[in-house]
Amino acid sequence: MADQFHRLLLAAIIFFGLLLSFCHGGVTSSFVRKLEKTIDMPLDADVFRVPHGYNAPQQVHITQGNMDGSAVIVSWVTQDEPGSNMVLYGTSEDNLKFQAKGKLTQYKYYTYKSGFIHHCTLRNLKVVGIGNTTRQFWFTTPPEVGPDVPYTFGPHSYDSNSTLSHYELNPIKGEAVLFVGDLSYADNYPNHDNVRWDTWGRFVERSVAYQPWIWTAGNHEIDFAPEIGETKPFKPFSHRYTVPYKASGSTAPFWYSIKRASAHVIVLSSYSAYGKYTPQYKWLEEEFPKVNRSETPWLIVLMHSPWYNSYNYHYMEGESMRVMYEPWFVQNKVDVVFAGHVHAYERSHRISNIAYNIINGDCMPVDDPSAPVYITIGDGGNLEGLATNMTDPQPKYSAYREASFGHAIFSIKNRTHAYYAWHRNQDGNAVVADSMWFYNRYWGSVDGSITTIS
Ligand SMILES: *[C@@H]1O[C@H](CO)[C@@H](O)[C@H](O)[C@H]1NC(C)=O
Ligand SMILES: *[C@@H]1O[C@H](CO)[C@@H](O)[C@H](O)[C@H]1NC(C)=O
Ligand SMILES: *[C@@H]1O[C@H](CO)[C@@H](O)[C@H](O)[C@H]1NC(C)=O
Ligand SMILES: *[C@@H]1O[C@H](CO)[C@@H](O)[C@H](O)[C@H]1NC(C)=O
Ligand SMILES: CC(=O)N[C@H]1CO[C@H](CO)[C@@H](O)[C@@H]1O
Ligand SMILES: [Fe+2]
Repeated sequence: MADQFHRLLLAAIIFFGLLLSFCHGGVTSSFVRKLEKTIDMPLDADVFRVPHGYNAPQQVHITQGNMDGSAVIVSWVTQDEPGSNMVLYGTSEDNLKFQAKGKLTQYKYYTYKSGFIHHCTLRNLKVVGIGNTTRQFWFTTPPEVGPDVPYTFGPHSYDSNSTLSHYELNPIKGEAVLFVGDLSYADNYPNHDNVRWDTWGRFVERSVAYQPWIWTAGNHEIDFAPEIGETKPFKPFSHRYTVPYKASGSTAPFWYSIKRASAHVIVLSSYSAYGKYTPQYKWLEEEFPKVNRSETPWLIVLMHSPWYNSYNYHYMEGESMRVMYEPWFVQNKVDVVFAGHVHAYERSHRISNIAYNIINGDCMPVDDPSAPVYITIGDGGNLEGLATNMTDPQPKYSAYREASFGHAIFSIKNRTHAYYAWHRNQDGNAVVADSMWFYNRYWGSVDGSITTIS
């Protein structure tokens, strides 16, 4: 049904291509969400509850542990004492015959002192039990990396309780979350009250303890606060969330890549230096040639600050990075870029803006079948509220935009096809508000590229 609708839409757009080049090309959704203030969840909210038992492990979260997904990093916090560093694991609850030893870290932030933060890398596993008071978690190891392995990602940003619940209840089950940054928003509280890092860790545990979330650093992860003597950027974030950056030859945990099933995922940092000669620049330059589209046909990039954003919030904040890196994205046929930051939803057409050279005046986005689709999914819901103020008219490159909270599913079917769907929180769990079939840029036919601008 959705497939048919999409084909119809495609045909219509091609037919009216000329007309569309004179008016603005996209849809600004007329959906008006009920105006209710986004309420901050109180410290005693049910979702922040500390688990029962002395020194019980809490804030359990997992992420990919190596390049190809055959290892997993399990992280957790113990509050009373360091406790056991061991993770017992095996293929069933009564067969936890393997164990791995983790590393312990702790940090101070102004007057806050963190609990004991554990990170432990496990290889080849299915069920996990932890520590003093034992809690058990389980997850499925990903399929081996390969070109036609179907896999479903749930691109997300900051999760309100409602967004997380909708994601969990979606009949199409995401197997891993691509998280585009801004986790706890602790920095919005007095002195960046780091207790909010703990409550956030407990809140999202119900999902992230069971499926890996791939982390991207957002501006709320910087926690730079010289007024209280906290001058080391990313301090709480980097103590709490570890990623396998060394596996991809990166020298810092803020930019790295992983392979999962049939996708190669590149994570970039909007808040680390990215100009020419910087570590991130050199890494990305060397990273693109390593992407093997025969092995991982789908090339996905995550970043926090969007390059294409037609809301009047964070307008053009991603521009300098776009100028640096966009030519590489087009040359290497990136399929899709997910960004966050703007608290609303927007999807672009396949466009690029790489012809400009200071003197030629060619500074407008143009249709480009080799370019990625840019999706802003900064709409998980947060206490800053929604971004509702959009540029008017809607720019031609913008295919769909709506000031609602929601979540998306990116479902890879095989090397040529992936189905993408975005859901707004106000609707039932299965209702799709915006969707698109992705035709792989490397393997897909050119027919899949949508022409709208010229
Ligand atoms: C959050 O959502 C869960 C699951 O839908 C529900 O059980 C819980 O009561 C909610 N808590 C808050 C504070 O909204
Ligand atoms: C790319 O992947 C394919 C399929 O796994 C493999 O046969 C080929 O050797 C790889 N190419 C390179 C350059 O590693
Ligand atoms: C929307 O943003 C524009 C540009 O920043 C500003 O001029 C305008 O006042 C804003 N409108 C509202 C309703 O906030
Ligand atoms: C790939 O998946 C699409 C969508 O499910 C399907 O139409 C197509 O036939 C598949 N291609 C192959 C080679 O199986
Ligand atoms: C209170 C308690 O039982 N603490 C124990 C937690 O586990 C460590 C090591 O496994 C013991 O040394 C503690 O006595
Ligand atoms: Fe942000």
